[in-house]
Amino acid sequence: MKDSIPELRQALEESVPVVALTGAGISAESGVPTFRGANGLWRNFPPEKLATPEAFAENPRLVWEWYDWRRSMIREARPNAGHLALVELERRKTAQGATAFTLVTQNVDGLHDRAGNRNTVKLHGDLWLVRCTGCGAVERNEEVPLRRLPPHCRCGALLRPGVVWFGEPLPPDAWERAARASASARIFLVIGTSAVVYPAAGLAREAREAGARLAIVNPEPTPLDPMADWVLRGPSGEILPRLL
Ligand code: BV8
Ligand code: ZN
Repeated sequence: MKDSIPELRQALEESVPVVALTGAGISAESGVPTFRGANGLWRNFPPEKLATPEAFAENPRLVWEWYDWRRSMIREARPNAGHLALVELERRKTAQGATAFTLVTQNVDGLHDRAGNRNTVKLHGDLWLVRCTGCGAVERNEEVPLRRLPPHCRCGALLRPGVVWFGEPLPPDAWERAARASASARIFLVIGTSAVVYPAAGLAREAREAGARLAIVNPEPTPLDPMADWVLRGPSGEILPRLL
């Protein structure tokens, strides 16, 4: 049965390795707006306008004001029951083997780190990292609000958010780890993502073609639903704890 939580719970207990791919939806119950939802972030700022190198080159202050606002919101957010359920899932699976669980996230909010997941692959970077457009230095920056907009490096050049923008390649090491984990997954969970952004969304199909069973957790339908073995229709903060 595609909507059977007991069936998926049983399969999760028996199968290794397990991979979980998460998107903005898992942070929605922490009060962090999603990108494409009703009160989505992109409503005022369409992605092609702001989350791109061109937008940053043209107007670094506007792009940084948007990230400064997101960072101040995320700073107030706390991991929710969905994040914590994935920490417990990692703990249980890792008891069955060091590589038995991999968390692959598209999120840049750092809430999986704060919840306590360890084996985490960040496909789209991290909002709390900044990178110098001049000397390339990367450092953590948790200033909220930013003292100076846009922020500059000690070398004098402009700093950029440590995230992957549209049209930019994913960090090769992160992509490599995510693709390898997906190719050997027995169960691939897709949680809180509209599955429209590539190449991240393609990992689900790759896992399926390599023999994984696919489970979707989302209150709304997604393009991956037809190829899924389980489709659990609801918020991850409610569904994930019931899977443990
Ligand atoms: C690349 C970081 C190549 C920055 C982000 C045309 C067709 C196909 C592809 C393309 C195309 N044109 C361009 C492309 C490629 C493009 C792409 O996929 N575009 C899409 C939009 C069509 N991809 C890229 O550009 C990628 N790079 O391809 O490079 C390349 C290769 C070599 C050399 C040079 C270039 C880079 C993509 C990364 C972009 N960066 N973010 C930032 O955050 O500011 S993407 C952004 O979208 C976020 O990272 C986010 O994670 C990601 C996906 O969104 P979701 O996480 O799914 O969030 P969304 O709001 O969409 O959905 C929320 C879901 O949660 C919903 O389903 C909702 O129902 C659900 N939900 C709500 N509440 C809950 C819930 N679920 C559970 N519980 C709840 N309570
Ligand atoms: Zn520098």
